[in-house]
Amino acid sequence: MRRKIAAGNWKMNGTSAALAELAAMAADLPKEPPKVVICPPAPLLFRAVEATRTTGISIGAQDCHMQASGAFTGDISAEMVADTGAAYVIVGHSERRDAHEETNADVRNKAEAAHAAGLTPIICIGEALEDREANNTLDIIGGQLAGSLPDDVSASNTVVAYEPIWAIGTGKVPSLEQIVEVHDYIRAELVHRYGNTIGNAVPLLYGGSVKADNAALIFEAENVDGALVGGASLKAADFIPIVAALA
Ligand code: G2H
Repeated sequence: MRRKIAAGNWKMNGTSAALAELAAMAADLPKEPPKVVICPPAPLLFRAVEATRTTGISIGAQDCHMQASGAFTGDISAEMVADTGAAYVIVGHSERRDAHEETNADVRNKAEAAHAAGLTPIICIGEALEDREANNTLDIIGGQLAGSLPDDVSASNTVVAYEPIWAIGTGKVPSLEQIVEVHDYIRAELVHRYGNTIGNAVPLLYGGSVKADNAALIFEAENVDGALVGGASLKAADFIPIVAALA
């Protein structure tokens, strides 16, 4: 049985007032919840860890630097993220790949830095609309997997999130067939590279406009082990039904 994970990516949303949502989420978790991970903005990490300490909710960062320390103004290292008590870190989100020109090699280096710090990276991959329209989706995904994933991936130290860029924050969701095709392909590539035991055990999340009203359908796909949720993770009232659909 693979781990089921409902992860929330708050992106650049939320000040200390948003910590109340974590308490509301904890209060409304279903009886046997999947793993729940919330990734707030970096200034909230310490307080988010404190606020969720006894709740079963884990906290993650949205990015980390690939170096352990140094003259990188404004960046945070994986060790600093781990020092807050956070357990996860998103790396390679398309908004970072795009706005910060992060390459597959950068993402791989960040994932390796996360592993070295004892964090679980949630490694994001996904095709642009023009890739899909040109029928290049699987080639792009294959290249991102090969380039962004470290060699030391294990069942417990890494999560992969497939987020088609054209579905992010747009309200457009791929058909179930499209999600199944890509997730099955990712699973096969993981098995090919890491072998049956590890390849079949790494959790695969779908991300991109996941909401309460489409989550259950998306979770029907055999190789979808959960979701990376943006907008609908900001409020407990929107996020908990998604968590419940996975429970
Ligand atoms: C994709 C997702 C969260 P949203 O970026 O990673 O955001 O659910 O708002 O599309």
